Amino acid sequence: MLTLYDAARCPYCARVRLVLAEKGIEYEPVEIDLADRPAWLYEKNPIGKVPVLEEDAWVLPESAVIMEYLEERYPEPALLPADPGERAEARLWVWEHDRRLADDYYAFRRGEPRDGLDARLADLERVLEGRPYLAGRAYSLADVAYLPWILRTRDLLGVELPPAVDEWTARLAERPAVAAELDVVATL
Ligand SMILES: N[C@@H](CCC(=O)N[C@@H](CS)C(=O)NCC(=O)O)C(=O)O
Repeated sequence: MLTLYDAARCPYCARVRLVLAEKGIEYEPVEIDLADRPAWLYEKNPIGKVPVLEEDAWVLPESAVIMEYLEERYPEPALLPADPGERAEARLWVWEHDRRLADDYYAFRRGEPRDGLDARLADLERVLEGRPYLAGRAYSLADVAYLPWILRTRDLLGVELPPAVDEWTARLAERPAVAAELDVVATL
């Protein structure tokens, strides 16, 4: 049985929840209070962050690495394309997430002007005007990697999404795994 050290409000944890739910993997969630983290969390992850995945005595931190692990360990349904070039592009999206979204999301959340976040949304808009999913033709880890911040941008920061990003979000929300994550965001 897998255990996920989790926090409802953490978008990095949301990535892992989305993959686990999409693949129908059973797991035990352990909610961590980020304002009062237990000391034992540092034994599982020396930097004290969630998510951490645990299987027997083996622990794995870092959402991007956990997603890849789950993809390899539970290949169905596939969340990376079959074509090596397309797989590389999906991974590049995950790799570039800070530059392409998160840095400006957190800057706005800290009270800095919205221009940076608006520019990132405009970049995503241009991509999604030409394709249904971030990495191309199919839902992939690239979409999983960005969606938690987009949902929080819309639902917690009150930012209106540009049309193609909004349609992408609606398309993703048809998936039961994403609908379950929307329920989590509604409680925040
Ligand atoms: N690079 C990590 C980032 C995880 C992260 O920043 N988690 C936050 C919650 S959203 C956390 O645990 N923060 C506690 C801290 O910064 O001490 C990942 O991708 O898993």
